Amino acid sequence: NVTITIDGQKVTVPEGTTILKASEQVGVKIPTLCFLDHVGLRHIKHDIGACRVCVVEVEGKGDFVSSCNTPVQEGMVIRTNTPKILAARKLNLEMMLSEHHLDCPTCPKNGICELQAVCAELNVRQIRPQGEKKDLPIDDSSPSIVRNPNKCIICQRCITACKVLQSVDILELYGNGYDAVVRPLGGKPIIETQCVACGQCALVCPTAAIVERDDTWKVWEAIADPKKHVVVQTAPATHVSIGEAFGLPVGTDITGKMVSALKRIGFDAVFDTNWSADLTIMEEGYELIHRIKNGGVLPQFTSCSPGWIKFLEEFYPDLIPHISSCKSPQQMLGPIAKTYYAQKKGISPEDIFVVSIMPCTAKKYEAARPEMNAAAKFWKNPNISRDVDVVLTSRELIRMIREAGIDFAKLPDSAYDPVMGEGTGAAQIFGATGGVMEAALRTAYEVVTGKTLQKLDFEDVRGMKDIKEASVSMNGLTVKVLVAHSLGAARQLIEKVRGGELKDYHFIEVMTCPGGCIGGGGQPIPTTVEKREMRIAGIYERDRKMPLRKSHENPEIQAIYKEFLKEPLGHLSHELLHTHYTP
Ligand code: HC1
Repeated sequence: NVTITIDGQKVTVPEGTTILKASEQVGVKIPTLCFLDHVGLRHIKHDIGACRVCVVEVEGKGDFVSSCNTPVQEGMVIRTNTPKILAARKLNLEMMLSEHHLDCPTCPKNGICELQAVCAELNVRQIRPQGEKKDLPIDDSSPSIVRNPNKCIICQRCITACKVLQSVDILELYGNGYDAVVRPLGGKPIIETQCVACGQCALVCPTAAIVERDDTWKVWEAIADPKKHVVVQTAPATHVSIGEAFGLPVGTDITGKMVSALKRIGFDAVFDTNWSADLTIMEEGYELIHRIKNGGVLPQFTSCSPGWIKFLEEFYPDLIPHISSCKSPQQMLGPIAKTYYAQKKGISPEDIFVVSIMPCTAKKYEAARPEMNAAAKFWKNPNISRDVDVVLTSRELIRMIREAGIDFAKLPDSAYDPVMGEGTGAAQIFGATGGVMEAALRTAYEVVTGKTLQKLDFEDVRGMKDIKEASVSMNGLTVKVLVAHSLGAARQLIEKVRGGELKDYHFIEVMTCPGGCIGGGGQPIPTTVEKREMRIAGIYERDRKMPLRKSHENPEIQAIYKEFLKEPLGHLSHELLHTHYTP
């Protein structure tokens, strides 16, 4: 241990503790703009000391030091709030502001911008340095995220998220001083890089240098069109995350309130992606059984996380045959809305407009993939729009709710609409890492053995450990499964698949984002590791309370097989619910 003095107070902390962390122990909050304790996972830190907002004075050291990456030493005497220090912090902020486009009222991060918050905390009231405003082009080439380099403060958090957390590594620091900029490799537009659209960069960006693309206006337009029948689906992870933006405890189950809000906004029908997650389990579970019985390519990889699919296409195209042919739940609900639901309700599929509320920026990219156009093909009618017309992230829905003047926390609960409104606990846990696997095992076990599963909770695949493993015995076969979340962890696993080390495994779940979809790139900001854990707890609590917890028991799933699809992996399923990826 090391004993030091901070602002006149003695404190003893473990060796290696930084000044920033030690200060917290004596009730001193040092502001930071670039530092992040955890980038998605506990073992990934970002402490490059670039912003110089966390500077402090250490007796005997001439210069100010950045507190986020300076470890304490025995006997150190530290001052954190002398007028000189406060003036230095302010000046550093003013330098940033002198180059910054100060268009806060119309900025997408207005209200959740860390630069704005730190300026308020430090009582910045003037900008003395006369910097030149940058005028770099905005990159809106991606369907998922928009990059505005004029708002970049070179904190480089996005580089850590992209390179260390996701191992995608398409961002670089380029140039020096005033000209320094973080940009996609070689200065290319994002769309021309290997970006997988996960949005983890947007989640950690302190300003609006990288944000989700805003598609809310398209939804307002559709709702205003009296000819359109506008339906909406809500992803599993949104059920426990929207509430925190409206002051409810993190992880609160706000399902009923979210449905009420969507009805008040004006959607004609509100459906649940949990319904199509149950449908996915039927198709993907039967696919796994089919592969095992018929010597298909194993291990099978889950296919619901679009960043993961893009990652494989970009970096491991040779492993594409391992990916399940199932579309994601989002992309299953879309074509079913424009076929089965349209028929049942007697609505022309041309008039149906499908909106998704997703925790994910990559879902925007997924919906825009050329092959996600099954309904138009089914009806042989090019006037039918894409299977999913617009994807909104959780943050965009939050903005729409605010825009509509809805007092979310006071809303009563409402129920989803029939046909595609019923979801089980198995579907709910899709939103957390390990959930798709657990849901699949609940169904596969009962289908294969014909017996009732006694213990539904597969604890081994739950939690924030980045790679998890379980095995289940089914009729004498030990089914071995693996789960990874974050693409950095996924890369470790699939290197082993490529090397032939995981031949005796049957099924691998990969979720692009740390914690699974609850930690998606479109989720409320900030999304910390602690918040990811609280949202996960909310997901499993909701599962525990559900009357039905296995996908094959969902009565609306049983109904669609009886009335329309006939059987899992059948002809119609192939036409509407499955796809293939070309290396
Ligand atoms: Fe997900 Fe999925 S769980 S991918 O994380 O399979 O986004 O929530 O909607 O499609 O169901 C996201 C969440 C989501 C799909 C489902």
